[in-house]
Amino acid sequence: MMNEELQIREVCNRFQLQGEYRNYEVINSGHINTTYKVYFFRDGEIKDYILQRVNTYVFKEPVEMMDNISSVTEYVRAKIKATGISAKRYVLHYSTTVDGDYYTFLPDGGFWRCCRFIDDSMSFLKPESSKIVEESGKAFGEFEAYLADYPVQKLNIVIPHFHNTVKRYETFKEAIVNNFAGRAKSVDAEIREYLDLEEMATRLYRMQKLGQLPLRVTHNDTKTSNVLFDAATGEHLSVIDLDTVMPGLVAHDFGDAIRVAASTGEEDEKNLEKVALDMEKYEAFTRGFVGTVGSLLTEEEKKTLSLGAVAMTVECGMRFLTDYLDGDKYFKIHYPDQNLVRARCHLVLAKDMIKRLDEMQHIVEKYL
Ligand code: ADP
Ligand code: GN1
Ligand code: MG
Repeated sequence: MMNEELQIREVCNRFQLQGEYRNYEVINSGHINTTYKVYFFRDGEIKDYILQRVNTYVFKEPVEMMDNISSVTEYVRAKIKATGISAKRYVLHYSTTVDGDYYTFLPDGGFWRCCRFIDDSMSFLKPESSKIVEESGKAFGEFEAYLADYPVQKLNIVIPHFHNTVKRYETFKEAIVNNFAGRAKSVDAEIREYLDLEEMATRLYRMQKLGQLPLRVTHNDTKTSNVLFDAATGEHLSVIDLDTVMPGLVAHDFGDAIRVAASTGEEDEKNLEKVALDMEKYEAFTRGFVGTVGSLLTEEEKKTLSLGAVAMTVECGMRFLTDYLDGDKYFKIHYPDQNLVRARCHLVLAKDMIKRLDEMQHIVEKYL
């Protein structure tokens, strides 16, 4: 197996990149792919790229995934350009190989892709300021608004049943029975609490199945670290991490963002007393999101946005607990019980949201 730097150089050689390779660094924020910032030198200036080795345990059809990403980014780019502004910092630009593909395979099976690094940008794992939270709401709202007339049935289903909470519950129950890591007994209390939330967490998915909510082009992984902001002004630039762009529910995009941006704690906060819904940040995100996409939504979608936060917090927490039961195979962990810590934290957050659901929906309506 090639060492890491040789792999990176080899991948860079295969893409049509401008300039000369200098060096690279690893970016460790995501839970799934392996991300590198690669420094290139061109015309006396540093021009960087983002190189990613896609996790093919999670993304089993990476070529179809890149098809979605390339067509969606082209679509958004055309919309932005049509307003007369340069799209350079507002939508990802993937590079092609000499063969014209948006990806390359290395002999060891690794699947790689490359996009331009957006200059003078920054991202936040957990935003401290409400201004950044509001900007992230605008970024995801605009993304959905740009794609509102994209033919949703043309998208490939990259991960089947991704936000199918009914199916997620089935998988959770199987993991409890299989008990691969022998941990089920020790987390009996957490298991029962997640099972008690099933009716509420699955309600939106069941409504969609009954035709009460439409499927739209959604991002499906709307955490704050998946938005870039202008380093000088804090204004939103591009939405990134487009791997899971698929047909989905607006309430799930809204809710998954709230799960991260409007929690008072970290995603894996150990001190559960620190975990609650931060209403000021909730309102900030809602202002940004509903202010940009709200007018496109149906009445049922508007009424169910706040419930999306409960659904996504429960679903994500339950996925962490499922992975803990399976022996930590899906999400990257940085210490042994991290998935359990994440699952506990999400339970506390979901319960706080449920208590305050009326207030949350009231805030949505304020910005409609
Ligand atoms: P992961 O799947 O690991 O979450 P992301 O695509 O979200 O990978 O990228 C991880 C981090 O790398 C982002 O949070 C951001 O800080 C940085 N990043 C990714 N793409 C770009 C880009 N095109 N320009 C600038 N920074 C980027
Ligand atoms: C994963 O790749 P990343 O870190 O942005 C996961 C999301 C979860 C998130 C939890 C493909 O996202 O669904 O909500 O972790 N992505 C995939 O932080 O499963
Ligand atoms: Mg990410």
